Amino acid sequence: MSGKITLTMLKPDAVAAGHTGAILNKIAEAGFRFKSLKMTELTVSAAQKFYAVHKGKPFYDSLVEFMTSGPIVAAILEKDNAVADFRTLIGATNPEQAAEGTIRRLFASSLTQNAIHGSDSDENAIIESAFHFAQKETF
Ligand code: 3AN
Repeated sequence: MSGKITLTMLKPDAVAAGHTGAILNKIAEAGFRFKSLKMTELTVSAAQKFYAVHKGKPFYDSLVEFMTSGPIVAAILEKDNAVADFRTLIGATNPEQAAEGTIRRLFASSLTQNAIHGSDSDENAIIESAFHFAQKETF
């Protein structure tokens, strides 16, 4: 059974470029409800923990460096089939392979600076939501 929530982060490149409003609008227009929303920043240890699954990969250090380079926007999103539908909305990890009209096609500039994160499973959506938000910040 598909879950109803996913966790997104608007990455430092998208926030610095002033795309926050446009991206949040696309998310809302696609039928996602904001359960939680905040602008924040990741410490190095938080980014290392969030991306622990990639530890040891060649891009891990640059990913952590990039994700700690400026403010991000984190949100818990609610919709039926949230994880899969959101990954369709954001497009492929590599923006050159992302479909027309997807958020990464519109706003991402490279494989690392790819504008936005979306959870890859229902299980990780729950773990990542708890990583960013307390119960009292979730509605
Ligand atoms: P996605 O964000 O599409 O779920 P993941 O979880 O495989 O992709 O990777 C997490 C992040 O790591 C990506 N958003 C991207 O910024 C970075 N990344 C993934 N694969 C590569 C790669 N081969 N080279 C550089 N950065 C990568």
